[in-house]
This record gives sequence, structure tokens and C-alpha cells, in this order.
Amino acid sequence: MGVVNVTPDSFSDGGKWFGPDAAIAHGLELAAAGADIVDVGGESTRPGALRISENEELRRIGPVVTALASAGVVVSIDTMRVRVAEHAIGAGARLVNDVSGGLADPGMAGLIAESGVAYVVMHWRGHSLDMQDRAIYADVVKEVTAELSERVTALTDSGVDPAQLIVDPGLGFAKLPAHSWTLVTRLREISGLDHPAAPFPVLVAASRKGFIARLLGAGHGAGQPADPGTPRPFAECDDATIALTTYTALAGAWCVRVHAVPGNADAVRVVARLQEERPS
Ligand code: PMM
Repeated sequence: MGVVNVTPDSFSDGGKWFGPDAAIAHGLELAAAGADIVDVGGESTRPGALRISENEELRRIGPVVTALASAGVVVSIDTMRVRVAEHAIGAGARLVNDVSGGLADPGMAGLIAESGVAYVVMHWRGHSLDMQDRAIYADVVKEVTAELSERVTALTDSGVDPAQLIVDPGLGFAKLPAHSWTLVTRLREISGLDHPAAPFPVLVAASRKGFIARLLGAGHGAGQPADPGTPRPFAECDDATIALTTYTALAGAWCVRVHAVPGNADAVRVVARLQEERPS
């Protein structure tokens, strides 16, 4: 899954594809580079971000979803809002990627049940403005899995077919770096959550996240020691993202959501070939 953030302030690539023409061109480029899905989002969810209005979100994503879907791209809409998801589905989006897992807008479950589209249920503990205050866990894997199980149960109780659902640990969302690192190594427990239809496919979105930037530090290159106190710039985290793509794909992830597609698409192909030799 390649990412098109139609935002001036996104976590990792804010402002680059803000105009509709640039966003459409970038989405086509990601699809041509091997993305099976292009994820279009109009609202930044970086830690501390303020919300934008629904009309502004619609204005940002509308032309981009329409143009990409008309060009035959499989489009995912990254939104927490029912009206935005509904508009995008009408414009041809085939998947709804909701970082709130249905918690932000109570009508989401009904729309997903009615439309029958695929739905990403991410682990979330509240809006970005103050989510890092909620990064408190005694056992991060147990709690994330239990909270995701509750969401999945609420969705299927509302009429969503379990076959529509993909789960996501929500790396960086109400998570300290150590929580995100632990979750990446425990995907099987997350996919096997407490629901009769488990295991569910898992989506992992590690690309350019702060936990990678912090590990690598700002110093890099020959003779420059990494300084763990200063995060490495996001755009310089793509090689490390590819390493995590390889790891999570080998661990059975269904999808990786990434900003720089070519190297990650190659990693996914290499893993698929390895798995033909040694089925897991
Ligand atoms: N992270 C971001 C945005 N959308 N969607 C899913 N399913 N999972 C995520 O972890 C996720 C997401 C924030 O990252 P960005 O601002 O770099 O796109």
C-alpha cells in the first residue's frame, strides 16, 4: 500500500502532495512502482495534530480519489469520518482505512456493513492532539490485542462480515517507541485476537515512523555516530522501513503501508519467492 497524504502537515511527507494534481500524479506513480493499493488521506494524524473540518477533508480527497479510481487504481481512503468514507466509496474507493477503528464516528460500522468494502481496524486510544498521554501499558501486546478484539466484536455485532476486516496494531498511535518495537515482533498474537473468525489479516504501517527515526538518530554515514537523542529525518528512514517490511512480510503481514514504494515492493516480492521455497 502506497501512501498519498493530501495534507500540508503530515507526519512524514507533509505538504509534498498537497495540491490535487501533485497528489494524483504521485498516486499514479506509486501504482506504477508496484503498489497494489494507494491510500489517500486528507487529515494528518501526526502526534499533536489538530483536526480539520469535514468539508476541508472532503475538498482535499475528493478529486484525488475520483481520478485515481477512474484510472483503475485500487484506492483506500484513510479517514475517521463516515461522510468522507461514503463519498470516497461513491467515487470508487475499495477499502476504508480508519485509524480510529470505528471509535471516532459512531456511524462507521453501519456504512461498512452496508457497503461491503474492506475495512482496516487500527488500534487507537483517542485523537492525535493528546494521544501520547495514553501510551500507558502494563503489557502492550495483551492490551492492544484485547482492545482490537473489542472493536472487531463491535463491528461484527453491527453487521460487518468478518471477511471485510483487516487489523492493525497502530504503531506510534498512543505508543512509545518501545511499544511499537514490541508490537512489530508479535504480529501473530495480534492477528489471532479473541474473535471466532480469527486470525485476521494484519496491516503494518511502520514507514517513516518516529520509532525508526529515533533508533537511527540524526548522525549517519561513514564516521558519523548516530545520536539517539535527535531523530533522523523521516525521508532518510526508507532503508530501515524496507528492513521492517522484509521482517513483517516474513512474519505473515497481509499488507505494509509505505511512503516510498519501489524498495518495499521489491522486498515483498523477495519474501513471496522465499515463502514458495519454505512455506510457513
Ligand atoms: N499511520 C498514519 C496514517 N494512517 N493507517 C493505518 N492503517 N495505520 C497506521 O499506522 C497509519 C495510518 C500516520 O502516518 P503518516 O502521517 O506518515 O501517513
